[in-house]
Amino acid sequence: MTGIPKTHPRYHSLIARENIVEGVNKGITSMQGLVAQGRGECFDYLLGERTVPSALLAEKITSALLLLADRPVISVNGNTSALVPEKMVELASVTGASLEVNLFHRTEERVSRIISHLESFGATRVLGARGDGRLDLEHARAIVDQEGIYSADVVLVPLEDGDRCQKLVEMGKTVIAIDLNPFSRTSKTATLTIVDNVSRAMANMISYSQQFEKYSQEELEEIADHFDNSTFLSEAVGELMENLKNQ
Ligand code: PTJ
Repeated sequence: MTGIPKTHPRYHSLIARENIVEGVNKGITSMQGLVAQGRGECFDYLLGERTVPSALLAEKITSALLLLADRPVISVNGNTSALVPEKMVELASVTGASLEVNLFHRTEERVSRIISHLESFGATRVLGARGDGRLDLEHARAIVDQEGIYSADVVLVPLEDGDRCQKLVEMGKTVIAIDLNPFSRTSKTATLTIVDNVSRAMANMISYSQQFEKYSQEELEEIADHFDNSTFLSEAVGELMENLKNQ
């Protein structure tokens, strides 16, 4: 790992790069994941590397949705397992969600490495190795666990690649995407999209979920009531344009 001083103005971004590279070296992140991270960094830069107000609201709503769900699942891929392993384990524990490994560039070896990696951060049970359920897709993201994503009512999909998101929505699930690109197919097809860096989004959702743990069902429903994904996307685009104008 390159020594990055904490005083560096882009410390968090550089550490994320180091973590992704380490993920590739450990065999948990795909090489393609490096490219995806670069695209994310670019959008993050344009957004000012901060959580914009609409994203914070989406994170608040998501926390309520996860707590209200009967069978919530957090989908894990090679990028998120390198970037935010401990945060995913913590969010799952606070909200009662299951963690399930679901990969686009799937190999059974990578699935089991990611499971062990999450276990090293305290996860007790990670789904995804069984792969006994199928979504109607022609690539490996179709392989899911019956007791996990297949039967989930709410699925959190950080850094997704489009058509699985659509398929899950068609199956009647509430699908929440985390994607720094407000123009992506995933962002447009999810029930709700958090346009934020997965690292900041996870941290905010952990604190909201801790705060909401004692809330009644009615209070949570009030938070999660009536949202329109297109408003969140246009507000993110508005923030991006404003940021560009002010350069
Ligand atoms: O581990 P696998 O095999 O499942 O593959 C994972 C990747 C991410 C490689 C795969 O899902 C993929 O190719 O995704 P895409 O199509 O590149 O989409 C990823 C989206 O996430 C893009 O819109 C990026 O802008 C966005 N993104 C990248 N890094 C971050 C991010 N969003 C939030 N936080 C990030 N750190």
